[in-house]
Amino acid sequence: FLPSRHDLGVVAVGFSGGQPKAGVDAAPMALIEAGLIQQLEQDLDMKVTYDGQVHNYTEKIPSEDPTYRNMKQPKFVSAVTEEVSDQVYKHAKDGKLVLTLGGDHSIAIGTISGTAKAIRERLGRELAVIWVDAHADINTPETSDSGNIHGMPVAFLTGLATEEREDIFGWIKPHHRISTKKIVYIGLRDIDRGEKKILKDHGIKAFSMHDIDRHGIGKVMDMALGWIGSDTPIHLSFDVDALDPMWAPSTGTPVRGGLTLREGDFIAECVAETGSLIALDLVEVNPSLDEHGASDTVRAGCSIVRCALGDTLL
Ligand code: 4U7
Ligand code: MN
Ligand code: MN
Ligand code: MN
Repeated sequence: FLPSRHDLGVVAVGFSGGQPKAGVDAAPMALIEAGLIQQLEQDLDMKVTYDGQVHNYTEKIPSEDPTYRNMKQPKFVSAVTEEVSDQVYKHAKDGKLVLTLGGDHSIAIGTISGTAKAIRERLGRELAVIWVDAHADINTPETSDSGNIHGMPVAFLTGLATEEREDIFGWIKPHHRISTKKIVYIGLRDIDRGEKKILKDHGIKAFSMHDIDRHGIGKVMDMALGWIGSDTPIHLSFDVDALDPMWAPSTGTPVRGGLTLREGDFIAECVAETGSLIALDLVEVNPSLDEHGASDTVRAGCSIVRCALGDTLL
């Protein structure tokens, strides 16, 4: 079922509408200017398909977009993620591995729905998701305090949140969704009350920073991959705020006490070793926050991508 190892589709999503801070839309350009695509072509011998543009989806800006069910900018985020879903789907359907550069984490509504649909059609298989993040991003519109949709993607992708209105995520159909049993979290340390209840009620597998402290990242990765099972297609959604702000300060919602640079790369290396990776998101890099730390944050992001796509130390 695997995409041919060296055939990569890249989607650059310069989108910040899932949260209030400007600048996260500039991340794809910063990552590309740091040489990411060249590194993938030259060092990892990949054949990269990239349309050469950072999409900003300004054509999708609705004339009015009032808060709906507590969601901020619901129509804009819905329209952009629907388009991203299609872009990712097309690469995945062609048998390419898909790299999406965000953008805030709301874009995962698009990326994961796109791969879930492609994998069902191509292989009749369900997708597993590894969500590396300080946050669980599983608020429903009703449990969210902030109303920011980048804190809700997992709820929409699992069907814990649904909406009839076609222009507000009603386009998400069963074939776009993933099972709550097929998602594994790594790096959690800032979970809202309502989210804790959701994780518990649905028996969702999660490895917090506490688990990493107790067992070490090696054992945690064995357990995480064991839960998914071998031979299951994996979508890795990596929020750079999973890393400690010491390594990745330029991000919208930093939380202290996170992963080291090596732990982040190690997670990506372990996923690469499975040979089952079909898509990767790198999100929430915001070069305009903590500007002195921006180059470190971008470098950390590039390193995670290279590791997930098969770069090895030896
Ligand atoms: B990110 C938060 F309240 N849970 O819902 C929320 F703490 O994609 C944060 O992981 C969400 O960066 C963080 O707004 C979203 C908050
Ligand atoms: Mn986060
Ligand atoms: Mn996130
Ligand atoms: Mn964040």
